[in-house]
Amino acid sequence: MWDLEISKIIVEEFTEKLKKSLDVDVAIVGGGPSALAASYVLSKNGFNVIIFEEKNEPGGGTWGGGMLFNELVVEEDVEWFLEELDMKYKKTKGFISIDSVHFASALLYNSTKVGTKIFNNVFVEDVLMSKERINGVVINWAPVIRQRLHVDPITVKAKYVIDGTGHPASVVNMVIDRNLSIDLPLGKIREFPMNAKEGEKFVLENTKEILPGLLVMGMAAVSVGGGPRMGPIFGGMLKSGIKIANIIIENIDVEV
Ligand code: 48H
Ligand code: FE2
Repeated sequence: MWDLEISKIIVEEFTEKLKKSLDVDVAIVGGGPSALAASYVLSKNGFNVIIFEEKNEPGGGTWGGGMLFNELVVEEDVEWFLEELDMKYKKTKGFISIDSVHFASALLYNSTKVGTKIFNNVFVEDVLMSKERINGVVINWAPVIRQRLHVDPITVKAKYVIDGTGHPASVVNMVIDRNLSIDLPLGKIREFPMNAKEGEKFVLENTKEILPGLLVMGMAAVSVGGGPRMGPIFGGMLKSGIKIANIIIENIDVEV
């Protein structure tokens, strides 16, 4: 009976996938462009990487381009990465312009192709911690959270957790809510008005490990560091993801 077999396949395969994802090298919270760049580099280097994305569609702020004009801009110094991901783009006025739907889908395709597992509709509601080190995340179905159902979550162990939640820096916020001190340059999470050039520099400088086991990248790094937003230019998001991947690659032998 086809109907029953289809159900069995889905349940068995998903369970298998989730079981393999309960103890990983890297758990990334949020499935935006920085997450997809980071996960691509990490997975390609043999790391076991998972992404939790609360929405049905991973990709974060990429799909809508600038003000729903579905084109976005990156700097020429990330051309090598677009090439590596086999993207189509146009060089214009000293920048690169790229169709935002193509950009999002190429990132998603390449990241998952090299082995990243993306769990969509999953919300990270807490972190797991021991001996002053963040060593995992606490997850629940996003619809459970949206419906405010009283359902307890489950945990996922990870050697490193990356906050890739964009503007709100949700994971760092959770950690602060737990009264753990994080050295925030401005004393609180805060973003400054638009300045594309400065913002693109700032995001890279502030991409780092901020507590043992917890790293920030992308717009979350800007909010945590207290810097300017940059609008619809996405090279910094890619470079931030690549930088965080390289930080982890250099440190993964850390005993947890
Ligand atoms: C699961 C979660 C949770 C949670 C949030 O915002 P993003 O696209 O992230 P980045 O940093 O890779 O890219 C930022 C870019 O899109 C952007 O906004 C830019 C460049 N703005 C400039 C400007 O001036 O505005 O993606 C974050 C993702 C989203 O898909 C959220 O749904 C998801 O994280 N998310 N997923 N559990 N607790 N919190
Ligand atoms: Fe944004």
